[in-house]
Amino acid sequence: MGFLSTVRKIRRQERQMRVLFLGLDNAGKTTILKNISGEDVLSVSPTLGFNIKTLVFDQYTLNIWDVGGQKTLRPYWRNYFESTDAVVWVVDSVDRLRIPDCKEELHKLLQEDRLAGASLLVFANKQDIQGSMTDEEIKEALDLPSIKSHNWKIWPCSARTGENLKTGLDWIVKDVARRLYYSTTT
Ligand SMILES: Nc1nc2c(ncn2[C@@H]2O[C@H](COP(=O)(O)OP(=O)(O)O)[C@@H](O)[C@H]2O)c(=O)[nH]1
Ligand SMILES: [Mg+2]
Repeated sequence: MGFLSTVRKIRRQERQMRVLFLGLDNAGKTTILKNISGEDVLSVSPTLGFNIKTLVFDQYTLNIWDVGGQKTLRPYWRNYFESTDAVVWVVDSVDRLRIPDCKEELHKLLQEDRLAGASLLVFANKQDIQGSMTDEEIKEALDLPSIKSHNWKIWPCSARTGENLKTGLDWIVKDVARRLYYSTTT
């Protein structure tokens, strides 16, 4: 058995999932992770490099990689792609100006071979702010319906209030679980 398939087998036995949090800088990735882990959401500073968090969710252990989204850091995203089960793409629903940039980066990302098969959760974050774009608007602006290569879903959410964070994660964990744990016996 090759190294990678051994790693996959161990992860399956331990019910582990590897989740990548990506999106433009300032979208709220780190704040969402803080909220989910019960930390203070008001003490977030920009992510230089990455944070790794291990969260037990449902009966699964999620190894979450929160990677900095600044333009200069985006070329390094590819270093984190290997054996990713799920991508959580976080969108700042207030940042209308950068929505085209956000769309371009997302579609570029989904072309990566190493992300083939990964489930995609889009979080339309910052819904607590007046005048934010709705999830419907973001779905259109990011052209999500054109995505056929990945199972995807969009949820409106707020890292401040916690709205829908658990619901969204629940969807992606179930989607990955169906693929990794229930559908095959290999
Ligand atoms: N009002 C509001 N502010 C948020 C929300 N999520 C993040 N922020 C703020 O947006 C800024 C960027 O958040 P951060 O988590 O560092 O974004 P990251 O670069 O994607 O990790 C911070 O000032 C956060 O406090 C949210 O849901 N609502
Ligand atoms: Mg961050």
